[in-house]
Amino acid sequence: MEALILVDLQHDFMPGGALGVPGGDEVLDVALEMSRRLQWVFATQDWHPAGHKSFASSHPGKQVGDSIKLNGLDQNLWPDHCVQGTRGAELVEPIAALPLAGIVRKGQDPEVDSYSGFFDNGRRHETELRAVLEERRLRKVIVMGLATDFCVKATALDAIACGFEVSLLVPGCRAVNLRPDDGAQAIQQMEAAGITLLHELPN
Ligand code: VGL
Ligand code: ZN
Repeated sequence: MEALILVDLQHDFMPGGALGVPGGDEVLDVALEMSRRLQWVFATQDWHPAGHKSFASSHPGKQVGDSIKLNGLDQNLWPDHCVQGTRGAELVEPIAALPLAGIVRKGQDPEVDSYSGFFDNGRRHETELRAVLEERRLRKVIVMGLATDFCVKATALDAIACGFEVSLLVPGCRAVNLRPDDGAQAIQQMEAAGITLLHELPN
């Protein structure tokens, strides 16, 4: 059986949000339609403490978009976003209203960012996502959401590395595009890793 993984469909990633992804709201209908077709729907939720080290505001003199070394890892600096307990961190209402099989929070460790729904960027800690999928014998996952070039890419690549059969629902993804072709490159990278690209909604 197949599971749908909805990546970071949160207010702060919607246009106008703290880390608004262009066209991010356009994927919501795709998410709702896909979730009607699949029995198992999981959502990831970026869930940072205030003062998270991925925030530019945590590094005096640094700006959003600067790159630093954080505990040995390259870290892009973001605006404050998805702070635990704030409205920006909530899943958008239509997604929160779905009968979700699980919500997987990530990014709680202030010292390390966590783009993937499976592991933090340093691969030091694992979330419960793999275990909950395996418990239910779900070996195939369809991944979609925000943002193509960060959390979607990391989640899909970790899923395939964990041995799942992975499809990317391309119309359900939008990119940050810090560089204009980051989203397109991320999709190529996912395809090269063995992820099946779905260019329309499967039946
Ligand atoms: C994300 C940057 C920082 C994402 C999360 O959901 O793609 N990007 N935190
Ligand atoms: Zn984040």
